Amino acid sequence: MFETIELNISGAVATITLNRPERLNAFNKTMHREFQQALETVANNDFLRAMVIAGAGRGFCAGQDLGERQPEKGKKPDLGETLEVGYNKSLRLLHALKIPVIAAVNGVAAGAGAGIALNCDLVLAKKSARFIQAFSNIGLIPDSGMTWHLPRLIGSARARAITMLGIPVDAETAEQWGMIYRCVDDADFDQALTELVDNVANRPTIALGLIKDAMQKSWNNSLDEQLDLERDYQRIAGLTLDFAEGVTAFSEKRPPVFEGR
Ligand code: LHQ
Repeated sequence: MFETIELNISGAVATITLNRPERLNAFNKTMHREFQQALETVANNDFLRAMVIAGAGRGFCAGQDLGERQPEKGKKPDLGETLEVGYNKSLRLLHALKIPVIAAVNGVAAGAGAGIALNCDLVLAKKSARFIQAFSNIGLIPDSGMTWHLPRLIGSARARAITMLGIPVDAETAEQWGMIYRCVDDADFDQALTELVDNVANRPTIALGLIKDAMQKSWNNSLDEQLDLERDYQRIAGLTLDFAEGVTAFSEKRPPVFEGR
């Protein structure tokens, strides 16, 4: 069905695999379109409880396909348009998903490829992976939300340094800096990913979606506004079957069986 990505749905988990390994899964026009189609499919499936974004081959994603970006003689490029119809649209779709999204960073994540990963809710990376804010290496500014996320994740000093200097950040450092959730030895990556996905997909999905949304909104809200939001979201969580199950399981001294409802 797709040329540049794979969408696999297994039980309650959707996996989008970026699949142009010979280009380190760099995004071309087709991939932008197919990635968005896949995100829309996931958004419209009420049975899903988690999504994974992975990369085929040795890399996660090398950002924009620079082969498509050779400046044409006498023609001015409009990179703003590429962002508007490509990454910006995709990232808005990604953030609007009501299920948690895991980035499985199996190898290098560069430019907007690092951006895709760092826009996910949980980032698990192989120890050998690197995150490269490659933009300034080719005369561009960080996009895909990186000027927004990076200072919030790792502080302004480090964000400025790695974006202005294009310094690669290895996965271990990324974990220490709080840029990603977790870095694991390459040999343990598949097992760690399976465990993380199973765990997330069996937790109370509606609450997780509300947590995701509340965390995103917290960056722009005052404490007062956020207290109001917590009141409203807790009200919603309190009406779920998973809350009833959580409390019942606690009183019966057994593990809860959440259904995501
Ligand atoms: C690639 C790419 C690539 C094509 C590796 N494209 N082929 C937004 C809006 C509009 C326009 C512009 O951009 C943006 C946002 C962005 O994403 S800007 C940043 C774009 N990305 C980059 O600048 C990263 C470019 N790639 C690299 O610096 C290196 O390839 C990294 C550090 C990612 C990996 O290095 P290596 O592990 O040494 O691999 P390699 O360089 O040998 O790459 C393997 C192949 O993949 C190679 O092809 P070849 O035919 O020689 O085997 C590369 O040409 C190809 N490739 N990235 N972005």
